[in-house]
Amino acid sequence: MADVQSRPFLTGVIEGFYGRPWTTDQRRRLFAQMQAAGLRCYAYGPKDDLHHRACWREAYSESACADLRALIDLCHAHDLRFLYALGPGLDVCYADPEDSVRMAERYAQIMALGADDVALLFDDIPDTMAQADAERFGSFAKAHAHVANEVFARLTKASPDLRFLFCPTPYCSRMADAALGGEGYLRELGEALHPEIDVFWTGPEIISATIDDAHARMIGDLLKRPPMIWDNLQANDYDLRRLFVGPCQGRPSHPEESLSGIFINPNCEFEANFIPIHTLGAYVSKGSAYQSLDAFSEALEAWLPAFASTGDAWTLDEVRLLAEIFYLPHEDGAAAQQLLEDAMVVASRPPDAWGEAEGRLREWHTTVVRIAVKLTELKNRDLFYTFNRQWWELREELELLTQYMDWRQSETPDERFFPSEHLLGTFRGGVVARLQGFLAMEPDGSIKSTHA
Ligand code: GDL
Repeated sequence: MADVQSRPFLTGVIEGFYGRPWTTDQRRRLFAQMQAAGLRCYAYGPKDDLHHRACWREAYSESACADLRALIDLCHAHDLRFLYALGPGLDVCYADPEDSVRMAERYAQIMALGADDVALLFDDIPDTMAQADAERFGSFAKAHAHVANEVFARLTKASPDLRFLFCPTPYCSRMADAALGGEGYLRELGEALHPEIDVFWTGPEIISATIDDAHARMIGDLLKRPPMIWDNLQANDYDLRRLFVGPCQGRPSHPEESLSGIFINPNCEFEANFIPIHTLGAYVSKGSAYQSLDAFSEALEAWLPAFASTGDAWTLDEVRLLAEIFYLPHEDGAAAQQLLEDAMVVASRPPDAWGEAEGRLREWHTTVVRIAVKLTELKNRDLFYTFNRQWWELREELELLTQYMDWRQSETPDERFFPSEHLLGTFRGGVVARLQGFLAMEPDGSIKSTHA
């Protein structure tokens, strides 16, 4: 195994999601937030940047180069390394030496602009090999190791200090267990890949609730190097109705012993990422002393000034509420847990058994309406647009819930409740919403057969 201690532990943010890449202004703000959080490296790899993936062979134009150079300079001005990632896997021919040369050329173009490090990504690509590749290499793992080693050798000749990261086709245990990329891919890759190449890993799942020390060590043994975590905990490109504003949590308690670094690949909406970035910084600086709830509270305080308003000032509690509604994929924030419990009580019991849930829900309604107005008054419009859609939906549901409570409590309730504003066709509509109604998911994640 390569010497873990000899190279700096890499920490940072990878812009590695599907969807609209961040703007220069957002990246400028990102760099400032990363620097304040003590992170070290920004990785550029937006899936839908044509040059990154779909048209990876095409060099950048002169004007695009000027923009990239300015971005790299900005990154350096914030004391961050700039890592450029290329994802050629959709149509690369591993056996074609020309393609290795093209890859090296693409990296060289960016290195000439000042980039420090590079990554070669083979995530989310076709799982069948072209005939020429199958004949030459026999396995994906060998093909991948071959091109990575070749490009690594070319680039390190000119830049011996460069850090080279690689993303395998099976990048989590679930994929490896399903033999994505071929049986034994990871072991074969670990053996064949140059020991100085770092390997990305997202944990047991693509979106891992937990990645513990034992898991990291087990993968490290398999890959013959400690994994570089690509953390999708707060990524939301797979379900854009959600936002994940919760803290870094459930990661190895001794990161520097079992990992070579950690990058978060967070929400597509840049403004939703303040807490993920801030708490990642706390996690890497505190190690085993890190407490996610404390880090969350500290991050909220640091975030509050971003809510500068043209109207009434935001309170810390209001920002907390917002963040607790949009928390983490496998866990609701404290406020959301209470809200859901109360809503369940009201929906499943008669009014005389609602207890305190009713009062809390009515208060929720008022608060959510108030925050909806306060969102419109934010000076940072990007922050407003980030949360407005989802908050609007929440407000609609609470309006309905309040009207439902009124109806249940009226002395002679009609037999059926017909909401006056939430109407069939315009409320909760759309093809996807209707499709979602067909196959209900059970609490254990299973889907029952729907016919008798
Ligand atoms: C993925 C993709 C990533 C995407 C994320 C969340 C990796 C290595 N690749 O599979 O681009 O943003 O899931 O949807 O995670």
